[in-house]
Amino acid sequence: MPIHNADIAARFEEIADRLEIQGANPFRIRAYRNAARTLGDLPQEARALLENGEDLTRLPGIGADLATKVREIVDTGHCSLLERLRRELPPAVTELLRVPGLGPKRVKALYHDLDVQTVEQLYRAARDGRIRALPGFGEKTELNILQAVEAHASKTHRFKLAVAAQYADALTAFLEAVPGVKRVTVAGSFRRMRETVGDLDILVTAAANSPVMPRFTAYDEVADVLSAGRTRASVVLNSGLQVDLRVVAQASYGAALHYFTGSKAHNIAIRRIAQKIGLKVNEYGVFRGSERIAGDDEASVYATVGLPYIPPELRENRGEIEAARGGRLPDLVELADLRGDLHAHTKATDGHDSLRDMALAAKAMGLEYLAITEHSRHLTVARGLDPLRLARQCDEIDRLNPELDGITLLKGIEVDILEDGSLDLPDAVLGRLDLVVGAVHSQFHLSRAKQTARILRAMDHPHFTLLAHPSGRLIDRREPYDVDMLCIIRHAKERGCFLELNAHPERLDLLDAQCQMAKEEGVLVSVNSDAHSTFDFSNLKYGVGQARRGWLEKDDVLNTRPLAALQRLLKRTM
Ligand code: DGT
Ligand code: CA
Ligand code: CA
Repeated sequence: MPIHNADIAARFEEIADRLEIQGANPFRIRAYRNAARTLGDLPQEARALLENGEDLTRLPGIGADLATKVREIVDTGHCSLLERLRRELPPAVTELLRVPGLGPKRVKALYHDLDVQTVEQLYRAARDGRIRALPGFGEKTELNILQAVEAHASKTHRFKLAVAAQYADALTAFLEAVPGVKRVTVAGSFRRMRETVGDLDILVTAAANSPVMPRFTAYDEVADVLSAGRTRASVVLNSGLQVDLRVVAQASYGAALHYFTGSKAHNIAIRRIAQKIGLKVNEYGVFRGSERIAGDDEASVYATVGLPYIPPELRENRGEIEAARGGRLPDLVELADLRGDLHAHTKATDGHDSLRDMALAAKAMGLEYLAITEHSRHLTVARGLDPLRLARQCDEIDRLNPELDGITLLKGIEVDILEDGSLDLPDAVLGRLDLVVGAVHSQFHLSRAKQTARILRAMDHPHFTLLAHPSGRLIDRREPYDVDMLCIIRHAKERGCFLELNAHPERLDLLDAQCQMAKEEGVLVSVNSDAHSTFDFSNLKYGVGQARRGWLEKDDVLNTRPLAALQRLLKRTM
């Protein structure tokens, strides 16, 4: 069974959870969590890296011991440490940790004192009033648990786009190799580049005698076959990701692709327009009466309702149909439009590679400039730079640039915005840099008024150029902090600064609607990798996907500018 990075990451997370319930050493727990993060974010499969003989200890947070465990999992599909831990505590106990308000200590007490092993048992224990009697719990906690379990049950799990892509890419390659298969396309929210996807919707065209259906349900990552017919099947993979497959006729490929790309709201709006002019649109084609008049490709579906082709990222029924009708569809930015990247780290702080290696990797992505923006001293966990270390890095960049061919390193910093809106390094230091990326890394829970004022004040600073990951949310892990984004965007406009769209798959921040807001206010957005290793530049494609969902065109994106034009824009005039 091929092991994907997300599978390894999930095992490491479970190890960390179990160690935590057992009360193990916090450093050991954190090491597994960090490794899970690294692997989860890694664009290349660890399996492929090992096959190429690469040394995994090169990766951030992976030491010799963890590298051995990765190899064990890749080679055998098992992790002996995890299996031992599973014997020590029942398998489902870690699920209890996902219930908000339940930490390892409480989970341990619930298990030992009440024999609660599953969320269902937890619910019953709370409902029956058995939890309040436990030391340290009480009636209020019991009620909170009851409510949390109810809320927990209503939330269905979604996969981050980059994680879903690991499964989608492997499955696509597998299906393409099945005899008789012509085309394989992943439609649905995946094709619309949503930040998370609920399931994968795959369309296949194939010769009549192709064994694609039986091969699909026999794919070795399939855990469960939910349904299997002649033209459609649904399975659940070992990872828990559901995959719906449809085999469609070549002639209705366009109509099927349109239908299964969605969104549902977009489809319904298109169908309504069709109905008004006496047409019927479904997954087989566009029909006038019983006559089929379109559906070979998507453009033909749009043409019959009098519209130009609408790119998938816009299909959310958020004004794209009106824009299409009025000839106002944006000409969306593409990955190839990016000329540079304004946010990256090296091993001077929490990155993993040298200046030179980062520069060469950026160049290999087709970029012509790369800003090095290490953390500043306030962020001690990342060994942030003080003025002296920053000055040394600047000297090093000055020495390196003449040796680099086809790529220029820019001198920057990702400076912490402190609670009062001041910056973590003095003016004189920041003034020497090509750009200053400001970021909120602490005090996420300030009031809306205070948080907004903090960021506005930071932008008032004469050297401030770019606001990093402006909403602060981490997908599935942290809500955005409470700020008035429109106010921030307008202030950026006034001050001549910019906003980042951080392309890290866990961030994708600016959010899509906020990109639209920035565009309307005339504030340029920089799609940045926030690379911590040479691998991370490949995340730019997810950032561009998010920018496209936010209606951004090439000219709306700061780092599509050639270097000279960029440098003019970075000079603050206000
Ligand atoms: P997801 O999976 O929750 O991330 O979101 P989608 O958009 O991939 O939704 P999914 O997988 O339920 O369905 C795939 C596409 O199929 C959806 O985007 C549009 C189409 N579709 C599904 N149900 C309906 C429906 O009831 N009416 C119409 N017009 N289209 C539908
Ligand atoms: Ca889907
Ligand atoms: Ca589906």
